Amino acid sequence: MKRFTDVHSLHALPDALQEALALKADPWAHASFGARKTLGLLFMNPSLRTRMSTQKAAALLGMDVMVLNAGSDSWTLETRDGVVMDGGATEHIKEAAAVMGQYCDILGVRTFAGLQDRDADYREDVMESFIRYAGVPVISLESATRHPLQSFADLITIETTKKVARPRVVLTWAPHPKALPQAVANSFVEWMRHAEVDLVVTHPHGYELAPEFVDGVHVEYDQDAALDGADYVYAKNWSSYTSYGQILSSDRSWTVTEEKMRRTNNARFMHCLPVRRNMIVTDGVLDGPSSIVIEQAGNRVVSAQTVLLQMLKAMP
Ligand code: AN0
Ligand code: CP
Repeated sequence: MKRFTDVHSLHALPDALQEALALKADPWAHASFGARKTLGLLFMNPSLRTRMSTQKAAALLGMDVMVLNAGSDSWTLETRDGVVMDGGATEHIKEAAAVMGQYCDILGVRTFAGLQDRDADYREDVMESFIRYAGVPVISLESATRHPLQSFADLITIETTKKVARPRVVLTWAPHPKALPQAVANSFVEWMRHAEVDLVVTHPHGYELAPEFVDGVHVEYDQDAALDGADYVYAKNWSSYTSYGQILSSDRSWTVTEEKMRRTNNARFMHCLPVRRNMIVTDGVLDGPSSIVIEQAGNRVVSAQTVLLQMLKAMP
C-alpha cells in the first residue's frame, strides 16, 4: 500500500477488518514489526485523537514517530502551485513533503478543506501534491474530502458492537456554529457502502453531499422518519456542498436529544469528536448509556495500527 486516502486504498476491506479485530485482541502481537522505521506526521490543522492514536499505533509496532505542526513548530506552508511567494508562507509544501520523505519511511498528513474553492478541495490538490513529492507512502490524517482512519475506526466500532447482522445506520446532520468540511460525512458514507449495513442519510435541504459519495444512497429529509428503528445514530455537522462552504441552517431542532433517541431501536450514539455539547447532541445522550463515542475514539488506535501494519508489510 503506497497511500491510504480512501476505502479503496485497502486491498480487501474484509481482510483488513479481520486484521483489525485480531490486533484489537492482541495489540502487541507485532511489537517489533516496525523497528527501525520512522513515521512522520504533519498537521496543518489541529488534532487530539488523530495525533495521539496514530502515535500510539506506531508505538505498538515499534516505530519511531516525529510530529510537526505546520506553522507553529515548523514553517508556514504554501500549498498553491505556481504562486509568487510574497505572502505569509515561508516554504512550499513540495519541498516540505520531499524533505520529510528523506527522514521518514511513512508520512501522515492532515489538511482540511479550505471551503473556498470547491474544485480545488474536491481535486484534493494539497493531499495529492504531498503524495507526489513525499517519495514514501502517505497516510491521510483527514484530507479535504475524506477522513479514512476515522471511518475505518467507525466500521470497527459498529462491527464489534452490533446486535443484528445488518444494522440500520443513520448519519444525521446536526447544527454547529462554524463551517465544517464534508470530509467525515463523505468518508463515513463511502465506508458504510462497503459494510453490511442499511445506511440512511438525513439532513436539511441544501446539505446534499457530493454526488460521487451519495448517488444511490437512501437520503431522508425528515430526521424523525430516518431515526425510526435506527440501530446506530451517527451525528455530524457539515457545511453545504452545493452552496459551497456556507452555513444554511442553524436549526436546533436537528440536535440529537434523548427524545429523538427514543424513536430508535435502542440505538447507539456515535460521533467522531470533537463534539459541541447541546449543539450536535444533548448532555443527556452523550453522558447516557447509548453513547459509544469514547469506545469509538479508542478504536482510532487499531484503525491506524492496521493501516501502518499493512504499509510496513508492503515495504521491501
Ligand atoms: C473537523 C471536521 O469536521 O472535519 C475534524 C473532525 C475530526 N472538526 C472540527 O473542525 C470541529
Ligand atoms: N476525530 C478526530 O479525527 O479527532 P481529532 O481532530 O482530534 O484528531
